[in-house]
Amino acid sequence: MSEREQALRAAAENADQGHIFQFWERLSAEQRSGFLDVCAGIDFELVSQLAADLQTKADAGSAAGPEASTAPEPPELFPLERSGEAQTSATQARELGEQLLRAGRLGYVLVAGGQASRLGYDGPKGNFPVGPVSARTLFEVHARRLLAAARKYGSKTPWYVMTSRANDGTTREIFERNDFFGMDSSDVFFFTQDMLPALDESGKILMAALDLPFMAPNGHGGSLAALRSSGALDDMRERGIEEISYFQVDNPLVRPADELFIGLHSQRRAEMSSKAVEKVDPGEKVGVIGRMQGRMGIIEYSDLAPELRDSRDASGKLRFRAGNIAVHLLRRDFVESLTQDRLELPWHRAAKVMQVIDESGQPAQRAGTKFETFVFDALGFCNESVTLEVDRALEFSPVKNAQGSDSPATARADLCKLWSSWAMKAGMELPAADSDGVVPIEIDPLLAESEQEFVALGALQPKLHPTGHLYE
Ligand code: UD2
Repeated sequence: MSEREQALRAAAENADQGHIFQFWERLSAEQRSGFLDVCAGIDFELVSQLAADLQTKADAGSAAGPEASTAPEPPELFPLERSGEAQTSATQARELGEQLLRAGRLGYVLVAGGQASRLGYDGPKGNFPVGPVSARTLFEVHARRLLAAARKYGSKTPWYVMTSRANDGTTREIFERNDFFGMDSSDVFFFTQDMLPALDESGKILMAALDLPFMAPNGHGGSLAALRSSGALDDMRERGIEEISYFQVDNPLVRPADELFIGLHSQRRAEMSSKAVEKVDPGEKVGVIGRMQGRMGIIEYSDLAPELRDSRDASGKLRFRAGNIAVHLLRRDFVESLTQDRLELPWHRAAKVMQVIDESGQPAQRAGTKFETFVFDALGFCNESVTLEVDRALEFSPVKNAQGSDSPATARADLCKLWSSWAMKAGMELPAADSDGVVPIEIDPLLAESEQEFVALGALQPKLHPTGHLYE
């Protein structure tokens, strides 16, 4: 037995997970070596702790979980509708944001390690064609927004793309095949989040194959530790980056280089800030931003007591209306200090039926649990945080499900509605609406990122595609 095998067997047995070696005798030399590589990446101490928790404790849940002792409070919002003082500070903040962008102080982190299982799309979700006329992919749309910021401010927009082991190779190939979507390849940095084994009901690691434990990505909270371990934080420091703009792959309307948001966050010296959209329907299933015992956090809709969920303020708006759109700014030194030692974010569980192999090595379906950390739980470590309310129509229309809400169809309708309103304002001729009532217009973010910018361009000729009008 090699020393490596011996050490890994001992680590697994100490964690009461020795069964993962049960098929060893049936493996080829090559399979054995691959299996040991996977085992070497497992934190058995953590697995042991998670297995014990599975037997005893409820899910870590959110900041306002059922066992929380005091009622949560809504956060202070920097409002969307502004007058007087708020308007003045917005103007100042925007100027500060512009200065920071011009000075190249921003790094951009995209989390794209998810498995796109709800969308039912084969491959990295970033490769999903989302442009209603151009069929540009999510990756390309994000890249064009970064290129727009680089051009506008004459600075670099280094892009740190988080993948998982399952989609890292394909993601890199897609970027290479597309010439990094016009970005300089030296400004694109891929990094990979860790994986964690899934456990069965008795806390034992499930097996996906004879030579493979069932591994799942450790959640977008894994981005923080992976930024450090990959060297991305060092790269940021060397480039003089002070603030990290964090966004998800699924939202084609996300504005990673938002002057106002950057300025507000920086003015306040906030460690981590968030954008929110107004939740208008108390029943809408989104997490809301709130404070628990003074600490910021996200309260899952299922954890918000009905009387709080439905309660309204003097203006008649929901008190807990700051719907989380997963757009954050984090100070680089905050992420550095959080990840200096082991980062203790709470573990959330997802119970799933999984396709595995049973004790005899035959395919089987088993109830199991995957474990994830969430990046927004880092809000709980902040002393200062800004919550900026933004307009849903302008900034949020994610592609998550194959059908129904947050689907390709709703994103297409939202994007076309927004861009046709800009085109109308600019006096452009609109194409006819299609059978779904959607007016097929697309405006490239590299051309204009707001109605104001678009109107200022004056008369333009769109490119006429069979799919609609494209302004680029
Ligand atoms: C997330 C938020 C929800 C709301 C919504 C806005 C959670 C738990 N909930 O819901 O509160 O803000 O987004 O759109 O996050 N990802 C990884 N690695 C992982 C898991 C996810 O990179 O291990 C990425 C994934 O590629 C995607 C993003 O994180 O870009 C969100 O993941 P999700 O689709 O699981 O989150 P969702 O839609 O349930």
